[in-house]
Amino acid sequence: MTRMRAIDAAVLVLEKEGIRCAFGVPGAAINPMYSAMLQRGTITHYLGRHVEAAVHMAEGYSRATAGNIGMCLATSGPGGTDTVTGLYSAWGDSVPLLVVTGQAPVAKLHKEDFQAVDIAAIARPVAKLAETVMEAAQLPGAFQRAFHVMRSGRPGPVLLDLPLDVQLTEIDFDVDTYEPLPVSRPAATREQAEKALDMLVASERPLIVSGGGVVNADAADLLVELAEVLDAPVIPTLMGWGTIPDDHRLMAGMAGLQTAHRYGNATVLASDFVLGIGNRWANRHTGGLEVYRAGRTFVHVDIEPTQIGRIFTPDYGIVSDAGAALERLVEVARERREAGTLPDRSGWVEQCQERKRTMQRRTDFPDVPIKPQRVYQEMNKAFGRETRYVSNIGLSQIAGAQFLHVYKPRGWIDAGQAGPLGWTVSAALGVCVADPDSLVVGLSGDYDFQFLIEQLACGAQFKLPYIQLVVNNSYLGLIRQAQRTFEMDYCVQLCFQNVNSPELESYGVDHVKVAEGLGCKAIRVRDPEELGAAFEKAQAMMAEFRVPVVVEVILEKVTDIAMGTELDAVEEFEELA
Ligand SMILES: Cc1ncc(C[n+]2csc(CCOP(=O)(O)OP(=O)(O)O)c2C)c(N)n1
Ligand SMILES: [Mg+2]
Repeated sequence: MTRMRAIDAAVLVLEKEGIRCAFGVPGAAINPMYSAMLQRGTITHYLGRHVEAAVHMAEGYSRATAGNIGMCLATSGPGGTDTVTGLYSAWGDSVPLLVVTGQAPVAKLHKEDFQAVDIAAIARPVAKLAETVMEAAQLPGAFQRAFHVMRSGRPGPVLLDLPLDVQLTEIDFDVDTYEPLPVSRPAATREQAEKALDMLVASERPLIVSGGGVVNADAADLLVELAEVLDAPVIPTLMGWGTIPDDHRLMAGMAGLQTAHRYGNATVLASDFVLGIGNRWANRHTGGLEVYRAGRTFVHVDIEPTQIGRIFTPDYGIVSDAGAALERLVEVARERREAGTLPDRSGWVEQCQERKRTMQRRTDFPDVPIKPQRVYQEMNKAFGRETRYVSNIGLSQIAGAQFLHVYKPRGWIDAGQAGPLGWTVSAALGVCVADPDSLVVGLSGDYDFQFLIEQLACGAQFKLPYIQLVVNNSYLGLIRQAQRTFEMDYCVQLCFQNVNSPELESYGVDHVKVAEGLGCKAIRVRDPEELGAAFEKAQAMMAEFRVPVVVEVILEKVTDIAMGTELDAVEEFEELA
């Protein structure tokens, strides 16, 4: 046994659990942890320009690669409270994330000590586990349990709050014999897989809905294999986008009220059976349940028992890790194919493909100012199959999902449930840390970009090159469009005459100057014909300067994007292809 400060033991545990980097903002109450990291020299630290930015960076890091756990460090008081949005975002999207906060000494917790706030209580509704560790001897075990909790079942965030004296108290700890706790994940049985496939085989127009659980389980290959063996078209959810490549013959489109394809919705409405795997039946995917469910049989596979029946009662539910369920389903489906007992689905598949061929939206607009649809058309041309898009919320994200193409899991990284403005830049930087070799493209509206724009400096400081696209309509576009219902255009305009940049006319913030001021490179595009060259130039600048490169596209201010209230009532505002 070695005698050491409890926080030194905690850092040794972090190493054993695979933590190699941290995102954070130091402060007095968490300085012991920084001193422990400095002594070990094993954890690279990225200094956020806002704690919320640091926590979103950690989220981006978690989301980029299977098995990754992003860690965010913050001090007590406002440090902790600033992490809450990131905890919520990770919670909503089932992303593992470890937030470690400093805290006032144990004896001062009830004495209104400087920056002492009960962060564990604040975080609890948006964390799988949130606790203030009161005993130094429990600190290694608290971290050990945190990893166990983050990895087991439905992944999610954990917050550990560490009083100053708990961090500094000496304990005996033997790191050599430390072992991470075994992770538990439920697995579908053979009988469950048989029953689900019996139901699928009995239907005539089956679909598989592939959710983020398939990504979390790193099981996209198995998902595609199951679809191919059964000849069953796949509807990925927004979080499952990329689990089957967009150009795969069985990729039938996304369904939903906003981030959806016309052909995806039409195909769901034409189906009579849905096997949902690792999905939540999120309301922006289903729309009204009467329309979504009418005439269809549902099987739901989810790792978390209480998710079965949460939104509606499926005809059959299986509690299983998506990967484990897919293994069993593929096994049974293969046997049935070899035995010749699977029905021929070629007619149904052909109908789905026909919808995908014909139910497209127009993108080739030549207009100046640029129409957003054209931007995504040019992005599809410029960026290869390996590109990782990072996006968040707004018309920018919705149109991105309607028009971009994604070909691999984790090729579309999105705060799908929480959608906290300001997320994109930080999350994209976290993805760059996790995967420095892929092309990362952040997609933001101008408001999302402005929310935590200062985080660009972190990208410049730590040499994290990526392309940050800003589609600038000088509007809170999604909210402007939503205000149509109220016949108003109220408090949603970002435009003003910038006295320093009159050439912007009324587009307000000079994003190019701000980005350059923060140490990044930036290009402004006004003509759609110049988009392709701008994307090329941005990649050359990334290579040369090793910093984020902002590509700002000056858009038409008012462009409504297709959306609706029901799968069969999505309003189109622009020409169809
Ligand atoms: C923290 C936070 N506040 C408010 C919202 C509500 N909201 C969603 S989208 C949006 C406007 C986004 O504007 P922009 O980023 O410019 O994207 P656009 O819709 O114009 O493409 C707002 C205010 C939110 N998602 N997050
Ligand atoms: Mg905007």
